Amino acid sequence: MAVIEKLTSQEAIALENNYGAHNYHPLPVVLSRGEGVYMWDAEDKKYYDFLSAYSAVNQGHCHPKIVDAMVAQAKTLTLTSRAFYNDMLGKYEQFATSYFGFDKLLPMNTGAEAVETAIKICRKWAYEKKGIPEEKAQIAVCENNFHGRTTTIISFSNDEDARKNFGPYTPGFLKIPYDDTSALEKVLSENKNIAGFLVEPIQGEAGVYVPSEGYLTKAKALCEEYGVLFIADEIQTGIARTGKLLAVDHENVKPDMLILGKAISGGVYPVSAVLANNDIMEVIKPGQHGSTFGGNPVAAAVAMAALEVVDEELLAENAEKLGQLFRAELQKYIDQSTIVKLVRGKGLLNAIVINDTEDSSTAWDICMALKENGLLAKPTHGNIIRFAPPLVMTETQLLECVSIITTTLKAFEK
Ligand code: IF1
Repeated sequence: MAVIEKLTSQEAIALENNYGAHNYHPLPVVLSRGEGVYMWDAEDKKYYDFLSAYSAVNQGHCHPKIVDAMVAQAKTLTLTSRAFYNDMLGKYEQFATSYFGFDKLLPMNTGAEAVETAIKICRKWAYEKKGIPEEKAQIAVCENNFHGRTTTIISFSNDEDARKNFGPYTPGFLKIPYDDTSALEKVLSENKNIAGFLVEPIQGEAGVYVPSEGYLTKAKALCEEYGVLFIADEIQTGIARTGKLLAVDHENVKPDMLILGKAISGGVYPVSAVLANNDIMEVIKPGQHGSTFGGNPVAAAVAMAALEVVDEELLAENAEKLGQLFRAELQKYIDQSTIVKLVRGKGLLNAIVINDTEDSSTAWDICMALKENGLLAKPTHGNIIRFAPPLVMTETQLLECVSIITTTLKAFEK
């Protein structure tokens, strides 16, 4: 079979089943095209995308400005390695540091790599600046975190699927409850070797768990008090998703280290980054960290275009406005629903909690029905469904989606 032959959905699924590792359980839909808020399957059925590739496609599918930037750069120069300079990286670093308000940027490719990078910088900073004895640095992390899939990162996960049988695990992490500043204060006051606090401003995978107002402000203040780096993983919550450029902007909190990924590229290319000021970033010297692809010219061109789109199309403002409308409209439905317990979220990162046991298939069944009705969403943690459309959605489109969702849910009411 020629690789260019157009496959039916069934054929495409069979190929993945036969030749791919079974590390995912996808919804049975095979996508072959995307544009803005829409995707089409192999049989040309059209769907609203309500996942946005886990918030990587905030700017919408195949955004012409971002794709054009990628194609133009791909035809000019794709990869040099960092053994040499390239004429795009510096421009991008200047652009992005000014965009996010930090002195320096360290470019990587995937989210997990950027988290690893932040962990390494934090530990090195602890030994060289804070004076923690070698090998003793600890990083405080939250229960039910999701920061990626590397061996070190899964070492401090408490999701059994992500963690079990991948040990031995990397030591040096102290787990505390999320949204609990007393727990943070306790761990900081009882352990003098804490170097950093790594936190998601909203826990995505845990089920779009929005912390209480003031949590990030208080946590940042505690970190300052104890001389500990406040490290924000905004890989999922950043780039306008929650109605501000960054989720920490809702509380005007400035992290010591900012981790970005996913939508910094508009989802067209793997781009991630760690941002920090000089006093922190300067602990990394030549030869101490890097990546073959990190900071390549295509990534630089793509990321600049993707960030420009966020401003030009007022995506943060749109996410804020449509998010409020979405939750208000769904709340009206929930008020007279027995199948949905609640809706929560910020901007266009939202979730509904299904009124059923955590191990029930109801959320999955609802997502299957939503798919039939032309809207793609995925359950997270059993009975929670995440709703995160591209931020380029219009109000009319959003209301049509609310109608698809509520009509679908009605069929599940007892
Ligand atoms: C998968 C979840 C979302 C992230 C945060 C780092 C990373 C992620 C806050 C790592 C990645 C992705 C990975 C994806 C599923 C998805 C996810 F459900 F697993 F938790 F978005 F909610 N920090 N999250 O959310 O970034 O290395 O993947 O580029 O299939 O594992 P990555």
